[in-house]
Amino acid sequence: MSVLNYQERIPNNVDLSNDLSLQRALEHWQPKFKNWWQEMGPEGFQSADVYLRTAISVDSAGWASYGKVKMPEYRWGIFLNDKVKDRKIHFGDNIGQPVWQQVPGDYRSILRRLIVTQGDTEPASVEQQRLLGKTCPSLFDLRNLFQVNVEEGRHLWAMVYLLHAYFGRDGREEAEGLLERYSGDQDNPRILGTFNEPITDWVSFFMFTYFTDRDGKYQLKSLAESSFDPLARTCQFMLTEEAHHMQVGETGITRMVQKSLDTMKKLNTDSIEAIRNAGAIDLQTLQKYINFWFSSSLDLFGSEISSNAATSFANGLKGRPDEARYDDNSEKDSIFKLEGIVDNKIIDQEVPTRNAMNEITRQAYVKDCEIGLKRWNRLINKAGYDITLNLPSTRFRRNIGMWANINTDPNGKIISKDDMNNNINDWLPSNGDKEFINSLMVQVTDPDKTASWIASPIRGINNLGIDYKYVDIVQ
Ligand code: BYC
Ligand code: FE
Ligand code: FE
Repeated sequence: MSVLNYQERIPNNVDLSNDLSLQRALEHWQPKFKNWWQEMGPEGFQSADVYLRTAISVDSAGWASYGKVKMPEYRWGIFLNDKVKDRKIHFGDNIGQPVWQQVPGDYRSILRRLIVTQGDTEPASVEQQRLLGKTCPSLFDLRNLFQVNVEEGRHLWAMVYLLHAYFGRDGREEAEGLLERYSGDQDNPRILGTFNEPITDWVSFFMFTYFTDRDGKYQLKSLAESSFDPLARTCQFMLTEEAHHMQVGETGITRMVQKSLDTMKKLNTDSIEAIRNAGAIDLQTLQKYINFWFSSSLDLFGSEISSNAATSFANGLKGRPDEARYDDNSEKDSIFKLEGIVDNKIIDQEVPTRNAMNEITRQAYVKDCEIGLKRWNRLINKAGYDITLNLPSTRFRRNIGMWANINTDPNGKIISKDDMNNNINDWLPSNGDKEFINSLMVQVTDPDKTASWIASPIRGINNLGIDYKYVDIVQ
């Protein structure tokens, strides 16, 4: 087990003190990160004590230590999973050769692009969520938001380490760029679409951590297979942090559904107006938020048919999630069947499997998303209501890939532009829905209380009560 070194200015388990030029380069970047955190991180809580977990070992079992920390003093560091002895390349064209400890010259720019794209999402999400503290539904939720935020900050460190350690001057420039783009900025936005969408309410936050952090899980799983060993080991450790982010999303949505059901039961009605008047969120509105964030997150997998994806796979840079599950890890001459669309007609297509890697990963992701839906529908069913929440079709509201800009209803049926426009407010949050949701967003900081629109959590953090004071707010 490798114990993490917190004695140095930059905590790490990569023996940073034995590489002085790298250490210096990272120490040069560190104050820029801290400035970014002050300016773009959670607004209004920089001097609050927050009950946070910090990694103390990279073992997945028991790696966390808990305690009150002011966020700017969080010990962001560089932690990689331990090396596996004699690890071999296990997919693509070079199966059986030793994994690389340095970047092969031929793959430099494509690898850098993958790392920069991954790195860009991490600070983006912190920027998107920076105002949410002002409307937290409880101190428990406020603490979870901040835990997610500091860990996304650490994920940025993870990618910046790789850029600095393995990509020379280009890498250092890219690392600066990661602090210069800004979510939603007109001139210098974040790279991927979803990371420029505003997250100004907690319904969106829970949807984002359920659906978008789950894209993170699948992308990290793909990169954790990489033949570039430092990238694989970095992503393996990031995945242990990711699990909590998705859990925040899943339990958050569960609690909103629960509150909706409790309210329906109490008032003995399923009238949307009555539910809303009681300060809860109707299931129909939650469905619209699911439609929005699921469809946006599907775009993050890239085009169904992608030569970029084929190249990354062939070269052994990016595999499929859980590559070991597949019998054929080369997929050199195999084909993959998928539905395509040509001249507005749906056809069965066959493409080289390597070109379909984005779609294969997306399909695994969709399956994983369905688990939550099943759970929420069981809750609804048990409460005796005949309503189901659904994932919309993967064709619905897409902006990337073959379904981009094709009008379909949430079931995937192709419809006219007029039909789309006429129904869009039933399928996605309307201005009225957003106004209603915003009206519910009122800060609750009494440790005994939870906002009207969400059920109290079932259990606290690290065996503490749900009414523990997870954040000491300084007035
Ligand atoms: N928005 O062949 P294509 C996370 C671009 S989330 C805008 O279709 P490719 C996290 C694409 O970049 C995980 N542009 O796709 C979650 C390319 O542009 P260039 C993030 C998009 O390259 C929550 C062009 O379209 N990690 O960690 O096979 C909180 C054609 O590309 C989008 C990664 O994404 C889009 N949605 O795959 C915090 C892993 N989609 O290069 C964190 C690294 C595609 O021609 N990234 N484009 O200018 C990748 O593996 C790939 O870049 C992608 C795209 C899977 C994203
Ligand atoms: Fe992350
Ligand atoms: Fe995350």
